[in-house]
Amino acid sequence: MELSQEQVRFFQENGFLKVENLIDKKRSDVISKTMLMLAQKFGKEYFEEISEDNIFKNQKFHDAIIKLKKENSLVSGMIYDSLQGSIALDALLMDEEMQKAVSQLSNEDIHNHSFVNTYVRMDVPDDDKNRLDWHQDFCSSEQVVDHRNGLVAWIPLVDTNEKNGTITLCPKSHNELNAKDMIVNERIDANYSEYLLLPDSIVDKYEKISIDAKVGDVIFMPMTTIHRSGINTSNRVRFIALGRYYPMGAKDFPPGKRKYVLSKTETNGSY
Ligand SMILES: O=C(O)CCC(=O)C(=O)O
Repeated sequence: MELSQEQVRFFQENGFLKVENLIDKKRSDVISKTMLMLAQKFGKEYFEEISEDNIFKNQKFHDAIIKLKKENSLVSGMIYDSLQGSIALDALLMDEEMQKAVSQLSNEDIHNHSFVNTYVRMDVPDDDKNRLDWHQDFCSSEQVVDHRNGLVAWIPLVDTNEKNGTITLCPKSHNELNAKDMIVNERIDANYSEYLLLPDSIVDKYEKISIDAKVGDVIFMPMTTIHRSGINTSNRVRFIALGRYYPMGAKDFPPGKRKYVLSKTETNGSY
């Protein structure tokens, strides 16, 4: 699928674009199968009776993940961390349609892009430990610079809406080049995410919208668009994938290797 000129213009002007039905649903099925394999390997007793079919639609699977996260953060961290290095996630992010869209929106050959912090999120109901407040994305806390060249693909693995905490963002905020005012949050410990906090004085200037999305849709935005996680008030886990694509030819590209395996302390109960 080629994006229309109107879609590209919308993205450039508004700092986001939802593309409906961009990816074949089989990509999220593959991730669900990998996730179940890891869940049954590391958390056998929680997932024994769950069949492979459509786990993202299976309430029993959601209940088991919620229970596991409550009772055993070490095992849920093992599932979560292992999934991040899976071919299943890369296959989704490298889907041909994704490559075309990323290339068109960034006006850059896909082969000149790198991945930065790609992952699957598993947001259980009423969790505020991992929910991200208003922020812009960035590559490295050691080198906080203007990352407007980077592109984020927010990909629902289950249908998302306000109830299960779909993404909320500020249209037209992508030109807010406030690196100087941003504060890298202090990690309370290795289990907490690192991100750039934004002062209310900046966030308050913008309209905020929550975007409902269905499996197969993708929401694209520049890394500088101000956004946050919604609040999951449903009784299910909100599974989403995040791809961050960064053009290596950009002036502010921070050179470095992709990190596949987290250190022992980081995996110790992480997420
Ligand atoms: O939870 C979400 O929907 C957003 C996640 C996010 O903004 C991030 O990882 O940078």
